[in-house]
Amino acid sequence: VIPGWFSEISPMWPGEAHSLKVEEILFQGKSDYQNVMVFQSSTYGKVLVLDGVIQLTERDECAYQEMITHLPLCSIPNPKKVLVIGGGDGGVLREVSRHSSVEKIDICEIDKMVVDVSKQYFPDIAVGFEDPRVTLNIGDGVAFLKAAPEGTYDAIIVDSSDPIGPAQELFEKPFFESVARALRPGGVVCTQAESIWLHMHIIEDIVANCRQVFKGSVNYAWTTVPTYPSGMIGFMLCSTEGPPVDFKHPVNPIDENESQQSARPLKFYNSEIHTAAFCLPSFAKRAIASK
Ligand code: AAT
Repeated sequence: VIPGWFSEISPMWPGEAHSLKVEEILFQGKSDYQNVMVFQSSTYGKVLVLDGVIQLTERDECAYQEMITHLPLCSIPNPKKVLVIGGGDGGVLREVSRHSSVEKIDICEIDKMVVDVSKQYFPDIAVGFEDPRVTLNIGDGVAFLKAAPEGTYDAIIVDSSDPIGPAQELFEKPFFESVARALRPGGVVCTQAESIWLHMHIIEDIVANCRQVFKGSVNYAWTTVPTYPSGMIGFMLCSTEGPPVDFKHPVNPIDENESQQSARPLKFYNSEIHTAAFCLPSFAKRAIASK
């Protein structure tokens, strides 16, 4: 450990740890679920850390939040009802808000401290909570989905932390089954699905489970996020049985003018990067195809 630096050390990426220089620690607290920390870094703006793991930085959050949101929402026509699991910082809500077809946005975040801390330290991200279409539920996403009425949502976005800690069940088959139940026919899910450099075994398990549960299509996409372990992160994109969804060719592109007019133009996502996100290195392509 280097004095004055934050190093992201975890058994999920043994033998390596990305480090950021700390200017000032702004918040440190312990919720019922996890340790919560915010610090000012010297090169990535403010950083939100849960149990020692970076959740977002001001500089590169756009890559993650825009991709996890627009990959599913631009793949179906006229999304109306959207559910976000996790995502207590509000960044995914901010991105869902760009879609004018959306009428209702439910969010279920387990940890109220994440929401409060984000509103205080990350106003440009927590701005997502100000959309009147948003209903915030504080609770476990697993229980929320079990209780959700059948066939309700056009899209479900699972913006969850890593599978060590409160998010563990969000990577398991029973959870995917309740996701499929809560989606309408031809509805879509996008879940945080880790790194092909570090977690190919986890990804293979997720793919195997999703192929059993989601009778539409099952795909893996990825994006670069410099402050996530190995500098990238992936997403599982699946659809339920019903009107077919071709994730690789967005049918609902975000209108350039619409997004330029909003207070904060898109920084990362566009239709070309959407299609490119599904191209995989050969080793990952092989491992996923074998499942
Ligand atoms: N958008 C920032 C990125 C995140 S946030 C993940 C959120 O999921 C956290 O706020 C956490 O409190 C919440 N969460 C964890 N478990 C549950 C659960 N069971 N139900 C509801 N919400 C939950 C993801 C960062 C990825 C990091 C990659 N290394």
